[in-house]
Amino acid sequence: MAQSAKPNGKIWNSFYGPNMGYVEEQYDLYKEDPSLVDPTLKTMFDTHGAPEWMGHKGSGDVVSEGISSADVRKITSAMKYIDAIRRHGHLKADIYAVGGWHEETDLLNQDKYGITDEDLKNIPASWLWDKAPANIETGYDVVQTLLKIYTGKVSFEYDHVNSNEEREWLLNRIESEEFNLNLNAEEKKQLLHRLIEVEGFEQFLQKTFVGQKRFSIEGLESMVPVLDRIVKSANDDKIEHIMMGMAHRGRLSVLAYVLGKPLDKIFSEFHHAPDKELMPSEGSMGINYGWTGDVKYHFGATRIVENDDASTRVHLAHNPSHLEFVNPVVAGKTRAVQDDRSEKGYPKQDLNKATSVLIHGDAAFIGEGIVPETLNLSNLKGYRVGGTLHIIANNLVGFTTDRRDSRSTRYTSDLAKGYEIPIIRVNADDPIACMKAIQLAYDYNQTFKKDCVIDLVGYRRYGHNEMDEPRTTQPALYREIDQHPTVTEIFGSQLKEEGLLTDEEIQAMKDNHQKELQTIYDSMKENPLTGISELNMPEYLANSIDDYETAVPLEDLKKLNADLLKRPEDFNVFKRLNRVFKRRENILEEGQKADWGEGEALAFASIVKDGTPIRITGQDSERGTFAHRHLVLYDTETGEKYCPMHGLDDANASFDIYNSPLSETAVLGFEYGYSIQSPETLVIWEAQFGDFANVAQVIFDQFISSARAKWGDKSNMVILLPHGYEGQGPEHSSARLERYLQMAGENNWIVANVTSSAQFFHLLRRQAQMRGSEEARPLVVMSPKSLLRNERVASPAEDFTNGKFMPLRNQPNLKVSKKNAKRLLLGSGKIMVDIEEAIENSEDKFDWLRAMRVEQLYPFPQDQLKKEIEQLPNLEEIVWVQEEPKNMGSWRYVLEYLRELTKDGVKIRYVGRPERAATSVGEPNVHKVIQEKVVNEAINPAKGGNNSEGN
Ligand SMILES: Cc1ncc(C[n+]2csc(CCOP(=O)(O)OP(=O)(O)O)c2C)c(N)n1
Repeated sequence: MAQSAKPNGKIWNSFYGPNMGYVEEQYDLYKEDPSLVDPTLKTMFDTHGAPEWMGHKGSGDVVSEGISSADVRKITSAMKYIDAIRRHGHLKADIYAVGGWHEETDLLNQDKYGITDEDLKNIPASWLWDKAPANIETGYDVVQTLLKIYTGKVSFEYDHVNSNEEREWLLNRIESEEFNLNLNAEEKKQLLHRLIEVEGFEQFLQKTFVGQKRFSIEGLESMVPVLDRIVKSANDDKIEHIMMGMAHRGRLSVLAYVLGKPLDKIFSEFHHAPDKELMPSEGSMGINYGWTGDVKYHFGATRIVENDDASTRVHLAHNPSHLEFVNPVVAGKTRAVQDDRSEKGYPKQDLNKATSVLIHGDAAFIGEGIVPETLNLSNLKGYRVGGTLHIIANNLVGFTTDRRDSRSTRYTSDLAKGYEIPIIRVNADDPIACMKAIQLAYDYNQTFKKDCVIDLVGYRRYGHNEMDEPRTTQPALYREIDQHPTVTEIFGSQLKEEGLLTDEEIQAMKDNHQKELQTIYDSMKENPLTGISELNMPEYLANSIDDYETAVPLEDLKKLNADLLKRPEDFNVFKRLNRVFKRRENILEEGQKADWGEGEALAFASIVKDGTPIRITGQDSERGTFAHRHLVLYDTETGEKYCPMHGLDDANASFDIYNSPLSETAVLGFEYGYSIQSPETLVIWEAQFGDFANVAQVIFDQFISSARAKWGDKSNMVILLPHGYEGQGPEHSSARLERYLQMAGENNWIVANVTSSAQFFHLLRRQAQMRGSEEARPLVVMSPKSLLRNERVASPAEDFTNGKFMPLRNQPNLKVSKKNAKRLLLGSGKIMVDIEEAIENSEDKFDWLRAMRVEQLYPFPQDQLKKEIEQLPNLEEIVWVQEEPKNMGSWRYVLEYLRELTKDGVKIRYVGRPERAATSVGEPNVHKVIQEKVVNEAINPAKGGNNSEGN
């Protein structure tokens, strides 16, 4: 066949039997879209056109001149083999620096395809590889070249990417010369220099701060030049922000060499370290950013990188020990800098403004559920950030746990396949391969604005930390690591062989760097940094937050309300909704009231008018889980969407609203990140029912409640948690109010449980006004369900146009006789509305009863309550009533305040459900009976009983 192996017009005649069917099928696909067929077949179709028999079936066993059917079988086999190399090359790739492990497979065994080297040599290269470089002549050369590409130090998995365009782009790029980068001598020397710096820095820490943990990067040093390359490329591309997140591994080297954190600062953090035995598991106390601070492995940093044309802000987010939970926070921060919120409508997102980079541990990436939860955000319109570059810092071990015990999948990166993310795996011992890998990933990310994973496979030179002995659990692996040269030794030898550097020059680079480090360290010792800051909350957080003026003039409200009811021309509103909106026309008139949803809409509209952008997300937040919001409408004919908030003539900022995916942790983390990055925005996250917020406990514990004290990150985000005992069972009653009160301290957030639409209006407006101020802090609201439509929580216009948020509020419709009052009944939320109704339905005049609602539980309105109590001369008891069981809700939290406030002889009593394991009973009728009992006992003049707490 060799001499006749030239394009032949009759080539199709040599196909017969099943092969004909295959080729026919492929031709049909080719006609549909040429990129759908194997590149080799595409070339054949391009060159020879349609198989001749497709017009006249039955003549298929004709063999064309000079080509036998056996030859054609060989071509088909060669094509299959080449396809296998492209798809499965990763199975044999040289990606393990140590601990090499390849599963048995015959997928890349040439014999399996029934083809010999000789056969391959007889096939012209262009038949098998349409873009074969000019120097590649035969099928044999094709196979050898592709084996080199696909089983070398970089391997690829992208078969799972659904887009043909993307797959083709990847294939062409991987197989083109462009992929090779061809670094020049200077670039190679710089690369070695960077690796020497990183290795030298870690070794310097090791010998200078003996026994201190640093979570060394050694074994994955190439991660630093990989990040350098991202920074350089992004800066060249005029990307304004690089948002990064990473865990402990290698963080100090990244801080020092990528973020440019001053080395004396880092040394100082080691220097100030207290007794190492007492240190937390991830290191010593760092220099504080908040007032209580954190260990040094958790702090982030920011650096500005500039070239002649552009400036790029490189930012590493602070993060807690909880691995991977920073991922959605970084995504939220990235989105925040991409969104322009200055005009009405949805914000205008510019994907080119920022890119994000997440560095993962190999055990954490596959193990922690927050990883897929965050990946799922990547292509949703409310959350996309134009793709994230994921780098798995793969050191083969998770603490002491072997990779085979860490995952059920072949690779740690396999998870990414479900999200159609291309995976590039690279041997960390080959820095040039790492550069090629990251450039490909970066270019893919920028071209398609999608995620890409780099699985950077190296090892861990020491134990999990430097004091941990890895040889007890991974003896074989560490026998190998102990003998393994460092990356600078490997790469240094390579550059020596290439004649670029001598041994002496490499040694001089190392010595000079050590000298630099020593000089910085010595000067740091002489001038110790006075970085350890105060341990108390700053004064401004103790300032009152009660002074914000939040009322809105009636005329303004009326105009906003009218605008909210405008619709685009020809917009077809769902009929039943039209009735709801009709009602809204009059809510601000004399004698009318605005219910919860209407109050909320007025709050949002007035906030946007004031120039504060709003972003609200949550499961079903557009309509509202309980159908009270309707801030996104659907045209009944076209399905087109319209947000009434975008029709406000006077809006001075954007209003962003999305239904979130079914996630709490990733979505809340995202919104939190958004809020700290854009303090001028009112960011609101709404749980479907408050119970579900406990899925996101880590975000509450590690970020929202404590990040300011630890790291100085400020958020004024709002968290709406539907709460209230309404007979819906244990999972739809309680938002676990007690948890937020237990975590309350140092004015870290506001916890409220309000009972009127005007109160909610003022609360939201106050929160918006705090934006960007030092007093800013998150707000957690126990929001209503059935109360949404309860007339008793609706408010008249004057409550919106006057006054402000009241942390402590009189029970409505109860005539107060301060002199006669024997009982002060206190409670919060829906139970007080139930009591209001019971009082109205009772014959009793209740002149012995003073009742008040604590609408802001934290900070507790202690001074106001004190004044109230002082005005009740004949008070005998204070009764706290709640709907939650005694071991939940606010009872144990308020008891301490009440004890401080109570005068001698006045008793404190609890009325409510007893201690319970489950939040509520399941049977609605039982609930009703219990609820009535609690309400009746609260307003029953008789005292004592089982619920008496005493003082
Ligand atoms: C959510 C969470 N669970 C457990 C830990 C404790 N922990 C700290 S590091 C570590 C091992 C992580 O392994 P890997 O992801 O491979 O990263 P490496 O330390 O090897 O770089 C564990 C289990 C943690 N920090 N966070």
